[in-house]
Formats: sequence, C-alpha cells, structure tokens
Amino acid sequence: MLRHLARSVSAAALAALVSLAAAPALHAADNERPRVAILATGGTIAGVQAHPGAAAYKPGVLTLDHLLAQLPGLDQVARLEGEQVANIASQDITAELWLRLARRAAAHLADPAVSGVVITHGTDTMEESAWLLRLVLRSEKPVVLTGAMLPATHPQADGPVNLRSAVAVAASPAARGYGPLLLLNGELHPARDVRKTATEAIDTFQSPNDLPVGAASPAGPSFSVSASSIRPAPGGGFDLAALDADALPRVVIVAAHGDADGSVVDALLALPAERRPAGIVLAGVGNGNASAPLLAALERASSAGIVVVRSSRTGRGLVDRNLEVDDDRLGWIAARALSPQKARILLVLGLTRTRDLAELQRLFDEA
Ligand code: DAS
Repeated sequence: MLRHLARSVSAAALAALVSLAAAPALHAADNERPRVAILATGGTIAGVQAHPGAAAYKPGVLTLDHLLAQLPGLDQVARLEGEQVANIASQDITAELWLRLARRAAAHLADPAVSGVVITHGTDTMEESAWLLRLVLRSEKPVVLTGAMLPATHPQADGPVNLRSAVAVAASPAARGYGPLLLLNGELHPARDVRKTATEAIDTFQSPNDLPVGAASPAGPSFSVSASSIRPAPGGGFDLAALDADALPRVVIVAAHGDADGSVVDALLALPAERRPAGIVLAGVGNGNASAPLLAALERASSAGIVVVRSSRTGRGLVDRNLEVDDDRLGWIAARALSPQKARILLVLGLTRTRDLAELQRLFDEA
C-alpha cells in the first residue's frame, strides 16, 4: 500500500505517512503499559555514603529522578509518574507528612488510568506508614511501600531491585485487594503485622504473627494467599478527608521494663492539661504486663481521663484482656495483635471517632 503511494507523494510526505503509520503501534504499546505513580519520601534508598566504602551515610539525599535514572528499562514495565513528596529520614516522619502522603496516594489511586502506587520510604517507620495508609485509604489498587537497607551509593545497594519489584507489583492486577503492601528483600507483607526486626539485616522486615503474602521480583508478584484472606481495616477504616494533622489526639508509648517505676507516666500527668496525651500505649513486658508502680501510675492516668492500651514489646503474639491485668476493672484496652507503634496509630485515629472503651476495644479486636 505504501509502495503504491510512493509514486504519487514526495519523500517527505512519505516519511510523514510512515511515521504516522507507526504511531498507532507505539500508541497501542503505550496504552498496554500500565501507569504507576511513584511517591518518594526519602530514606536509605535515597541515601548517600559519606565517601565510597564508608559505613556512615545520609538518608533522604537523592531525588526520585536520580533513582529512576539508575533503573534503565523500568519505563517499559509501566508508564511512570513520579512525585517527590518529601526527602527525609523516616524517623522524622510526622502526622502532617503521613496525611499529605495519604492524600497524594489517594489522588493518584482515584485516577482511572493509574494501576497502582509505589512509595519509596525509609525503613525505620515504613511499617507505621503502611498501617496508617491501611486505615485511611479505600482503593483496591495496590500501594507498595519499599526502601532499602543499604544506601544508593553502596556497591550492594538493595534499593534498585526493591524499586523495580515494587513497580512491577504496583503494575500487576494480581496485587489488587491486599491493601498497602511492604516490599523488601523479595517479600510482600501486608500492613497489619509487618515490623522491622533487625537494625541492619536485609531481611529485617518480618510478619511474626502472619506470614508474607507472597514474593516479588522485577518480573512481578507471586501471591501465596488470596486478597480475600487479608483482614479488612478495623471499623471500616477512617475518613481521610476528615483528618486534620494539627487536631489529631496525641498518644504516647511508655515502655515497661524491670525495676520500672511510674515516673514517666506521672511526668505526663504533671503536664498542663492541654499538653497531656489523650492516650498512652504501654509497650509492656510479656503479655502487656508492667511493674506494680507503673501499673499504679497508669491507673492514675486513666482516672485522669487518659485512655490506656496495653501492647507488648515481645514482637509476636496477642495481648488479651484480663490475663494478669484486670482490664475490665481498670477500663483499659488490650492491643491484641498490634505492636505498640501500630496500636498508637490506631488509638490516635480511634479517638477521632469515639472515647467509648468498648468501641475502642472493638477496633483493636478487628485490627
Ligand atoms: N533511618 C532510616 C530511615 O530513613 C534509613 C532507612 O533505612 O531507610 O528510615
């Protein structure tokens, strides 16, 4: 067909025709590639060593553009749209950034053209961000949080393969319905139970009460359990639009330990009323236990209107009501499966909805 045309049109026009003929093919390929939004927040994945070979490094230095430039061919997996939401070490994350990140993720998820969202994040609080997003996002589309245990400049940097895998998971329809997933070291963890269990090990993220729901590689995810097995967000989740970072209730974590007295709790009670926390999560020993002086101080706190939740520092298992501590008499809440740091997030959001202790306990039972 083009040869017939060649006799009647100039070379330039022919070239234009050829490129036009190719366009639908390119356009079709473009359409076939899913669209993935990547929200960058910093962390070791964006970290830079003080000098080659140095153990010291600074997280949250490189931009997302720089990270993507190290991943040739990634745009063949998905059409990428990147956004630098922040560039911090995640130990510095704040409620304001959490809600801003959630709102940006929700905006991209609401775009029918977007298949999923990747969030690059520091590993120190990644589990908390994943849980917060589980509580406030409503989309069935995949949200994949990833990061790195070695900085981007390290010769064995794990960030690139984690980011490639995260994009492949976010682009995969098979990843729908699991809620936010945490991906490092080729493992996919749902948000509820995953925790950082080691300071420097590449396999630091574990889900001690559950198991990873699957594995992932740059070729995409392989799930071992169906999305229907993932526990729904407690209380149906929370309305992101109604949350104001400046107005969120303040909840702190108090650690139990041998020879513990009640001084930390009494110091909180000595604060002016407007600075006192609305809730205290006990990172208890064993089954959410604490010494008699610390329990007595917590009883003084709940008598002063502070909601007390008992969690455990052990890292695995459930904290149940009324075992060694009489929660019914004290009006306290048992955190069940939630770690202290995740119990704190659920209590913050739960207190935006209710102060009814039975209703709050139900949230923890459903988590
Ligand atoms: N400090 C860590 C953080 O930003 C670095 C990391 O592991 O990502 O969470």
